Amino acid sequence: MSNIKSIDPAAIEMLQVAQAAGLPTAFDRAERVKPCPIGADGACCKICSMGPCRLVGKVTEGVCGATLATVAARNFARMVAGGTSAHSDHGRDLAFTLIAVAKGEGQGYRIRDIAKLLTVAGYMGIKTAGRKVEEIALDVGNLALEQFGQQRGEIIYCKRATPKRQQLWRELDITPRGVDREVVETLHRTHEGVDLDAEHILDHALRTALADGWGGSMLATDISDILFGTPTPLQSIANLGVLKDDEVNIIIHGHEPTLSEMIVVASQDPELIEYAKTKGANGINLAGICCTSNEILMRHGVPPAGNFLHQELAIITGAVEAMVVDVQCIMQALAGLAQNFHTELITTSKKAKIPGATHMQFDEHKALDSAKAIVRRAIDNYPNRGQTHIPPYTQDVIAGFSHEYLRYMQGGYYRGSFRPLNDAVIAGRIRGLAGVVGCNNARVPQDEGIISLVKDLIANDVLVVVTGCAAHAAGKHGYLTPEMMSAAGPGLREVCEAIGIPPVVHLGSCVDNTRILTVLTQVATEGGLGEDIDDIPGVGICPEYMCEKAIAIGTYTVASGIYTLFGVGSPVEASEEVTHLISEGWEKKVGGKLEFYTQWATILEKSLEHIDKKRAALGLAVYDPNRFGRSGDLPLEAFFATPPEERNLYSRKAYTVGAGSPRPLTDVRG
Ligand code: BF8
Repeated sequence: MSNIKSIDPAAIEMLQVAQAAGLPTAFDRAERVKPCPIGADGACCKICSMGPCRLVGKVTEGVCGATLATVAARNFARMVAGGTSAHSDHGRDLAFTLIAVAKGEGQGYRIRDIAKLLTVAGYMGIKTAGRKVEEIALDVGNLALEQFGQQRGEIIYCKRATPKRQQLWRELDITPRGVDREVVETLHRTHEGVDLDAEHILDHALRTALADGWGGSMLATDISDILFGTPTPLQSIANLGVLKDDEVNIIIHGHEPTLSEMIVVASQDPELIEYAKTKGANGINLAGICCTSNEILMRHGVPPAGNFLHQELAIITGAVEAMVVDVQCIMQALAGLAQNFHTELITTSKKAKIPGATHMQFDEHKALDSAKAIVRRAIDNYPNRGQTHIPPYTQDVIAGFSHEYLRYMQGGYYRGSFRPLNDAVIAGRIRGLAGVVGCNNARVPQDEGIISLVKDLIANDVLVVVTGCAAHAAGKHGYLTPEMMSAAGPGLREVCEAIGIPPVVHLGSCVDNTRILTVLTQVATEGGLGEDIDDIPGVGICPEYMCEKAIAIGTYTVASGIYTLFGVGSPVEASEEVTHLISEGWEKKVGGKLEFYTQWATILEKSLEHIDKKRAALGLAVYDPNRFGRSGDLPLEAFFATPPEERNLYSRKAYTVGAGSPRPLTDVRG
């Protein structure tokens, strides 16, 4: 790991601007505010007022006698519950929006993907024949909502897993019953003096995480597709250079697509565009940060301005009229920082206010009116803009693959399947599969872990899918383009050329990690790669994780059978027992294991070792990097021997309208 703050040239430039202006950012605060080593390792118990008890050195138990393993397991389980709550509350809000739309009360929205609605109704056992779309949508919305409050039985989407996995979950008694029930039970069990057996606590953490992955998050993905359309690949551009000097720049930051979809519509309103012109701007320019950005990128081509650590840098450009936020991953520091500029920070969720921000509550029943009011406010702010500094870095991206589209690419509607992909893995053209997902973390160089792993994985013929802020990183550094085939190993390159996909596939936001579960289940049931997800030569990697949501995702991927590796550091480092329980212990139970490594090279080595071990267990050909010929024109060694700036990865060019700009935004009302 290097000592630099970021490997992104736009971030490096903006950090210099911030330093010159005396404006601190998370990058600086990470240096000033050292992590508490006791809390970071999971050894601090602060769930009762006899503590906090710090279990370090000779102190091996708390005042109540709680052991280090119990404390670390409780802390971990609470992180899973926090992450599950965040993703699932997002899914719940989408269910409410679907119900409002079905009743004709969702102003500006409509059901855009009827085929997906029918598929979801099929999963849920809801009758569709001879019924109106709205009636089906109402039943889907209501049944989705029930999944949160359900007290008994099984979350309905668990049956989308392989039969073997469903059986395993039942045998272990970890099939989730209802989202809210599992989260509440985690909080109860981890209250002082309840569940004091580390393994037993961690079993329930698996169950809670499954309620996220096969419940709240999967519902969030499906309902978003029903309401806003299932993504298909499109072209856009990424990084801070997407901001425009001569237009009203609005950044949409957060997670829930209900708000951002309507702001996309409002920003194309001819009246508002004319209004912007009366204020001296040439138009209205939308850009995204964090996962809401992935949502509107993959459905409308709205350019992403960056990932988690870009949020402050965007404001420091001085070119942002409004940063509109809803929930999750929004730094409180934005409010104070914005006061140094004309930027208005606008909060919109009933659940989230920030001191110093303007609150304009978003109501899905009056969604379009709310969105227009926000856009108008941003336009009114344009004349207040001072000096700007937009770093001139953009990168072309192809984004917006869904599992439906991946299937379609492998045979069209007539014969879509995962057969070609499975055959390529069986033959060894593709060594294995990897999901590289998750956040930025100011304690490690921004994007370094994500990019070094993506680069080395594809060079080793591993097909990579990316989501969340890792997807943004891949986009900013040029890895979401077909040209990146030249950086892939020869076997992977051949498959990508034949199917027409880049070696790094953008699969969406963080709730869309559930698309990975669906893809892997389809790969497992396609035949030739075992019977279940844990048979597949594949790994999940979260190099730069930052929050509880990432821990919840990592836990549900493990419970689904995936070996999952995190960077940064372990939140249970202090307890050898818990470290063992979530690694070898979970592998014995569910086939997947969770491990934390601070070195990118170790993560790569462990990933490839695991992929090869799974290949051997399936009796597949031993991976041979020289078996398949090169089809390309730039030998791999030559590519990596070339300095990055000469690979044309970072096009330091002034952003111009037209050249490399995304396809025209579509009106979500169709
Ligand atoms: O849900 S990857 S920093 S933006 S938590 Fe947040 Fe992490 Fe980014 Fe999306 Ni996911």
